[in-house]
Amino acid sequence: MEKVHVEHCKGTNGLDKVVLREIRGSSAEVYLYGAHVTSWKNDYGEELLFVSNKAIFKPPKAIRGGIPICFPQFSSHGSLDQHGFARNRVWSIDSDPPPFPTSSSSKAFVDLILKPSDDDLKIWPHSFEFRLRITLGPGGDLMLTSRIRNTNTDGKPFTFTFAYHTYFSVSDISEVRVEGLETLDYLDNLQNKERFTEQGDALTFESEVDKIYLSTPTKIAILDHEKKRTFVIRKDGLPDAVVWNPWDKRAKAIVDLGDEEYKHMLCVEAAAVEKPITLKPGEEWRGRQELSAVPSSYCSGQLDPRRVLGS
Ligand code: TA6
Repeated sequence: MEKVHVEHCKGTNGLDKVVLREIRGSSAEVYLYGAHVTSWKNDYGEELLFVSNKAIFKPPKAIRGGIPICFPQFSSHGSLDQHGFARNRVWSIDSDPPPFPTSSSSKAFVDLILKPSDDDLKIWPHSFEFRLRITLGPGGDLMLTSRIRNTNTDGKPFTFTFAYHTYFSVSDISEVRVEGLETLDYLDNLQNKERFTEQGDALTFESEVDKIYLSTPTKIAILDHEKKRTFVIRKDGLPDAVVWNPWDKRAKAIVDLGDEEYKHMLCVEAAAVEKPITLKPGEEWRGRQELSAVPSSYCSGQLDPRRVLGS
């Protein structure tokens, strides 16, 4: 019998949830509240995303962990509440999405849609349709594609910033390296958003970090030596990449994060922040993030010769 690829059910506190499953055993869970991915597991059932034990699954609080959607504002870069409102709204299933030019063969996907309510229009006076397709590929890759359309009838453009605020699960933050952001310019949120240039080495972590790397390559890798796992992030339409870990002091100030949990999370976020996106009525923007997790015997940028020879 064919396994159920898409299951609609109830999650924590009775919130609607969609579970995606692939034939080899990988899975993902998506809450309609926030269109929020809260779980992504590999073929062996190992969780790849971090969700806090203290996460509050209750509107209007955004879920701490997984993949919050930041729209129409990233962080405090504007007049809205931190990270905009898409992560605090209940999305709908999009039963008849416009076709994708390149459709993957996967059957494990869900289409969600968010349109502004009357109250939303009071704080952000723009009509839009935000369509999000979340796909679990046959190999366990997780793909998120956002399509945002300006549906204003008053002829007005609108401008937004955006991020997939992904919390990766890591064994120990002190042992993790990030490759792909070396030598790039970044804005440091801990230093009044001032601009600096990163050194030539892979990033490592020994204190709080909250940086927006600008115009990054489309591929970034997170190497978790202890877990022997590498996450690869591929992105399209999202030039920037945010890297965040609150470390011990700030973690204590976050009510829905355990004091020690910062050790097991790292946010690397495909984003469009430095150059906000402007859409005229009728125009559509697309931003895509693809995540894969590969067993790695890959460290310090050196490919394991066994893997190279075997490929
Ligand atoms: O993406 C980094 C960041 O903007 C940080 O400044 C930090 O505040 C984090 O997001 C979490 O924000 P939140 O509103 O979810 O507590």
